[in-house]
Amino acid sequence: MKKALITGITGQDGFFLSRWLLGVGYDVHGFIRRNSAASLGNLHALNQDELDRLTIHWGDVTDHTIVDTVVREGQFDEVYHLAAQSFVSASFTNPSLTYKTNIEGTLNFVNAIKEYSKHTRFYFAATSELYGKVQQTPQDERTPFYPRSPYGVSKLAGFWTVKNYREAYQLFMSNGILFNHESEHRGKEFVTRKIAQAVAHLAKGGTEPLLIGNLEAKRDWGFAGDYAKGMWMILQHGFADDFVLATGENHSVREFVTEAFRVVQMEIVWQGEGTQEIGVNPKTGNTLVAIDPQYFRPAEVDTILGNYTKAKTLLGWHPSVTFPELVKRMVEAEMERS
Ligand code: NAP
Ligand code: F7E
Repeated sequence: MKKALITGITGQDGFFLSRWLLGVGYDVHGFIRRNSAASLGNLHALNQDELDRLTIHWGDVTDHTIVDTVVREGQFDEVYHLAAQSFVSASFTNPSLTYKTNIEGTLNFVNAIKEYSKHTRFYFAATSELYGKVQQTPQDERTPFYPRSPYGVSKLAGFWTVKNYREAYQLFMSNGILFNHESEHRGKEFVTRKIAQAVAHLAKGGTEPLLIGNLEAKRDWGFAGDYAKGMWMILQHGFADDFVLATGENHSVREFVTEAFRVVQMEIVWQGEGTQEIGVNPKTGNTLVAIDPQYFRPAEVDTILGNYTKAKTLLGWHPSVTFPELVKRMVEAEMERS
């Protein structure tokens, strides 16, 4: 039985990856930082049998002493390093924490593997945020990087750290350059989940409008379950490499909002311009959406679009959920929750 460690297992991707690895028969271990509630985050969505089969190690990725111990004692076949300060907005207000968690945390794991567990295959959660101010469209593994946030810069350092350890020490270390992927387990501050929650609230008679930032930003949004499987496929490949996972299609935040209201059979019409723009229910005249400048970013990634040909050709990976299906899934989950 293969043995895998997942850092960031309490997050969105940690949930889908642990479910996938348990499903294909792995002995799954999770690395979790302590909080006062000893919360397991998204792992609560696993069933009891899945939870019973998990082994938890408590620790923070910035503490190299516990990272060394867990890696040395665990002798894992695979380590999936997903733990990060992953919210781009928060990286502007907390750049130091973002660098420490995302760069030092990654260095701690690759170095522990180099010192104590050379056979371990390592996956790093890189990101389309590396492309930031895009230098060519669509973006693939050869596109130059231009990060636009402390988060993007920190992940660029992680990306190169992994590549450098791979080349310098002949270790199996791969980067997954994943474009945005979403689900009903997405953190509540990310725009897709925020929209889905607000639309469910309004559909059930709520009156609080959705307060949002840049409606024009475009993202290549896929379903997180597909991407978790892709992470595993990256580590099953014959040699370590870097892979883009994306859908090859992008949509604006505005399109996501419109599509989300369509799921609950509500129409939205747009009035006004700039920060005065609002989205209105044409039947009632009620405001459904308003702009709140607090959600604008000091530097924005305006548009992003991935080319996943390499992953399709070499790994046989492809996304299975379309944009309307993803929006429907997320809004319906919120309708059930609220
Ligand atoms: P997420 O939901 O924000 O999960 C982040 C995880 O990291 C959580 O489990 C969190 O634990 C953990 N963590 C944060 N700081 C830690 C620390 N100091 N020590 C130990 N654990 C720590 O993120 P996600 O959406 O699942 O994404 C997974 C990874 O993929 C992240 O590295 C992210 O940057 C990257 N990524 C995500 C996307 C996407 O669209 N989702 C795209 C590209 C790359 P707590 O529960 O304690 O907060
Ligand atoms: O923003 C705009 C915002 O925070 C998407 C992370 O998983 O994917 C994620 O990063 C877009 C941006 O995700 C609001 O300005 C408008 O243009 O959902 P987001 P993100 O920044 O793309 C990448 C690939 C990662 O690696 C990251 O870890 O939506 N936007 N209004 C808003 N965004 C938020 N959060 N909230 C708003 O009200």
